[in-house]
Amino acid sequence: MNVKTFAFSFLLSCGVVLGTTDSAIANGDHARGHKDDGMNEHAHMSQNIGRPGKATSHTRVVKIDMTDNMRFSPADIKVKAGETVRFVVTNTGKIRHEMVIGAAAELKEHSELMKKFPRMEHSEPNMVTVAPGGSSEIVWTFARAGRVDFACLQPGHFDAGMRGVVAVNK
Ligand SMILES: [Cu+2]
Repeated sequence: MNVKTFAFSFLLSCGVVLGTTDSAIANGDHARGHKDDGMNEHAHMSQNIGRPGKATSHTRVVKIDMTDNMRFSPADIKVKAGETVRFVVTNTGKIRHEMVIGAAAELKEHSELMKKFPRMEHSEPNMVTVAPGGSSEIVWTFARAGRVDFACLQPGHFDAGMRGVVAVNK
């Protein structure tokens, strides 16, 4: 895969195009879908990771610490299908960390891309990059029962084990 293709697939899977089909992309449907909160569910192949939530409608607050030990704390989170969670993500380390919600295979793919382009900055509703000592938030709706992954995609952090799982129960 050349860099251009790789970058495009990164954009596609990164949440800009949310669960749209090829035909939807072709007719520009994704722009409309992106504005419509209810419609932009992340399909992500076989793994449904949910969609951005509204801050005003969260049902739960989950505080997550990111440390230079390359760990999220907690790294195992249980929610119910349909719940909207407000993640308050704090970086207690001395280096930059991030939390990216996604499908396992795609997070791994993104982490490889970050090794090639370590300065790449990206900002999507499913992620926050947090400076040392800082704190930020993701509001996310876990639409369907199943497994949703999250990881830090700073170069090398994924491989070092900076990953977590949200178990979405019925
Ligand atoms: Cu990290």
